[in-house]
Amino acid sequence: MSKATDYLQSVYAVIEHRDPNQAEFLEAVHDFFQTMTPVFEKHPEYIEANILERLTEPERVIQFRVPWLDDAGHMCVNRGFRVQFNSAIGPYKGGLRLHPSVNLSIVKFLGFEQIFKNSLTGLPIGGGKGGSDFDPKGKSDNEIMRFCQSFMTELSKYIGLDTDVPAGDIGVGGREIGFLYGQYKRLRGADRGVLTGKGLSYGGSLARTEATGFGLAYYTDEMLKANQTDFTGKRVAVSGAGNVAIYAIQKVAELGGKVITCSDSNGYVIDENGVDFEVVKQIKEVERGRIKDYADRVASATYHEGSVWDAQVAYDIALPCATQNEIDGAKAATVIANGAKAVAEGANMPSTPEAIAAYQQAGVLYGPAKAANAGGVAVSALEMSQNSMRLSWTFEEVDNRLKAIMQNIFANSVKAANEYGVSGDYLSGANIAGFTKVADAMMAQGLV
Ligand code: NDP
Ligand code: 2IT
Repeated sequence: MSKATDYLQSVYAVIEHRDPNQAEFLEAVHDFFQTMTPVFEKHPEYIEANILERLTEPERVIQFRVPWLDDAGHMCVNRGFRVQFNSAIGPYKGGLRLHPSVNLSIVKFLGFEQIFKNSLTGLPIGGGKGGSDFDPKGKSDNEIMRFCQSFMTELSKYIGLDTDVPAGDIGVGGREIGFLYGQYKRLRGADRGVLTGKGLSYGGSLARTEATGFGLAYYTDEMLKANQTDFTGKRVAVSGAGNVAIYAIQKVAELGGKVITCSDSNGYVIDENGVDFEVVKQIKEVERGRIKDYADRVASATYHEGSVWDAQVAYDIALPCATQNEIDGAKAATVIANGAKAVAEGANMPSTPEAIAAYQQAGVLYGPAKAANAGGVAVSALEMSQNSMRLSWTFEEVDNRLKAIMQNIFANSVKAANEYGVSGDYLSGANIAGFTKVADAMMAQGLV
């Protein structure tokens, strides 16, 4: 065993020993370590500096009680989190997730991945993530507001436009960011740059809503073109029907592809005519309904219970845009049998290690989340820039910058993979390119 693999294994053992029950965090770290051998073989100084043990321990973890009143007057309690993972290259930056599954393991896995994603954008942002096990489904607007106000009452003590800048994630969109910002302003004053994903009338950036989905399509387009193909005439399977999925569907269609599926946690639709993103948008963003409603409205669509990744339907490209571990080994086998030649991740960690191994074995092009879904946080950083300058760029200006950032991320991943002897491996390339920048910043700053 080389010194590098020895080091990787020994640090992983420490992490596993510290947090044996944090399955998602361990999975994210394990996946990452698997791509790091060439880096530590080339840079023994990172081993000397014990960079990985430092990098895998969050700088700070904040956990707090979120008491709130429901419409019936019941006193409810949820658990709030903010993990401030790494600030080597800039203020902590990352979304807030509201979903009943949220726990420390999930927030840590998301915060860990965010470090490298944010580094890849080329913008000066560190990594963080937060959220709560609050379930927004079925709640009234007033309940959402009271929850967000209570959540921010505590969170406001720990964030700031130069220290930690949260944004949206699952269950947190424009409505929630508005309530969170309103409460922050009452408590601490009008620092617009303290949250991103804001409404356009109070400091939001054009194209932030679209950014993750559009960015995913731009990244995938780059990956396809580097392999002598593109979206033209391709059948595309998308999962999810939320913020990332909706705008991925729109942009894929604009780039010449045909999206034939989308889904939510109950089931999925197949629309052979191509999913109409305006209908999904109306159902999900305006009515807050279920994807089943799509099939009631669109004659060419059929609705099915269960996971879209179990469906046997032909497609060329898969874009998982729902949640972590949505594609396991068995589902990956179905995706490959359905004809997928490329998978690019809109969601964070949607593929299990078994799924990733299956793509690699089958020669499926694989665009990992950290790279492929970095468009959202990239435009968040552009929102911070616009807030600081007290300027608003046009949609076209932001979209052009987003596209250039996604092209750079792909190019830098390819370059890093070539440099470290793993050409064509976009996962290793993204991890290495994201990591080396953060590691060098940490080394330069001494023992941090
Ligand atoms: P939304 O809340 O807007 O939408 C989430 C979608 O995924 C919904 O259709 C939801 O269905 C589905 N989903 C969520 N959890 C599950 C589950 N456990 N099983 C099946 N389906 C599920 O979230 P986003 O679109 O913002 O986020 C989707 C993914 O993209 C997440 O992994 C997020 O971390 C990632 N991401 C988001 C970014 C952003 O800017 N928003 C940026 C980068 C990554 P249902 O309504 O039934 O729950
Ligand atoms: O996972 C992610 O990158 C996000 N949820 C977006 C974070 C952000 O700060 O815009």
